[in-house]
Amino acid sequence: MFRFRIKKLAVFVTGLLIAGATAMAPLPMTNAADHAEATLVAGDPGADLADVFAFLDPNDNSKVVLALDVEGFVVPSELLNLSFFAPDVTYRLEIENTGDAAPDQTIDITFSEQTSRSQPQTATIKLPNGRVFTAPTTVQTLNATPNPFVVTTDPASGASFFAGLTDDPFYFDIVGFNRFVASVLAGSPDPTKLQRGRDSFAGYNIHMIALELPAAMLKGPAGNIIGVNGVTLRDKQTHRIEDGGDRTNGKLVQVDRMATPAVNTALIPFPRKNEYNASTPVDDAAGKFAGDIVGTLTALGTNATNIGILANVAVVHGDYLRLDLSIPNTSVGFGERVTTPGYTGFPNGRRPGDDTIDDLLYFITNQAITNGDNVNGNDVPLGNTFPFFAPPQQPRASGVIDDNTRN
Ligand SMILES: [Ca+2]
Ligand SMILES: [Ca+2]
Ligand SMILES: [Ca+2]
Ligand SMILES: [Ca+2]
Repeated sequence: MFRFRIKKLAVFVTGLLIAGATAMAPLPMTNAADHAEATLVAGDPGADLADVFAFLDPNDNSKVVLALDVEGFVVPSELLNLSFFAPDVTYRLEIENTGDAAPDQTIDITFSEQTSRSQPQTATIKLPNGRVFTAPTTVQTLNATPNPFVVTTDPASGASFFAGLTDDPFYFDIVGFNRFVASVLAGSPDPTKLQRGRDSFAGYNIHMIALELPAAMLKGPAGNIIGVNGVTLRDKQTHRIEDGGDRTNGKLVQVDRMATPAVNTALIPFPRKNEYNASTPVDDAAGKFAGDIVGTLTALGTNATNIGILANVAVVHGDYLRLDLSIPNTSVGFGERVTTPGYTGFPNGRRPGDDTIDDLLYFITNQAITNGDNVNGNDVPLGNTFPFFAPPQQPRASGVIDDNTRN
């Protein structure tokens, strides 16, 4: 897929490089795929997208799994207090299926107020075909064994839904990556900084929302290629009320967006990160952030060919996860990356187990670093059936020394 796209990009990238030459900006430090990447969302965890996933169900390739997660780093001892989804946030999956940058379908998910620690919230799911159905969230427990995932299947649409805490599927050495980037910017690249091999996300949970849909529901004029973008929105106004409640009104405004991992986090300069979250893939395709992205990559020493590859993923037709529904998928990913023979994962959609950080390091370093951050998979096994994520990390028994965390 990459080689095919490189040729198409030559002219476009030349333009980007010219733009980038005048847009050199201080390189941002990376926090995560998208956790707390900008100041506004860092203070709004319920609306702070961390990761978005799009892949074919490995057990039935006629179905697509779409997932987004928010508010990570939930420690097992906080499973009850931090188990709810913000009732005043609209969680949206935008689907692009005509081949341009403008979304063509939306899937909206909202949640009722949390009324108790032991009762589920009710999610309302609005599908692209107009079908609306409701489903309970999965309630958490402080027991050693997690409650089983509650999956609701809507017979009328064939859609399945899950929302609840899961193990955070993202794996990445934040510290190693940042130390390596610092060495590059200091003029003496030091790949040994990537040898810590410590997964900053191991041992922590995250708020996961997952849907499984018939692939046919999402197809459009672009045939087997769909784009997926995660968005959170809030009412424009929130009024605090003296009795402790609040009241919201006004049109919905976008709080965060996330598709390709690490674009805003790693490639957009700090002063423009809030603006990036408020912008759209149409803005991306119009070149709103192209100079910033090229400037950052140029500062890292990435050459035109590899800038072209990365730009095609996140700029040319907007920042979407593009999934080819005709490419068979047989797993949720087990640490594979673009250098793995037969690889079919990210940036073809994104499976939970794909080593996205290694993919990005590979292209940023002009395909020189093939071992990435030396964190090669999730700390616990992913699931075999929908929603395919691992159960939440539970409080450990007395005497258990290793809680999986790798700070
Ligand atoms: Ca975010
Ligand atoms: Ca479109
Ligand atoms: Ca994990
Ligand atoms: Ca890795």
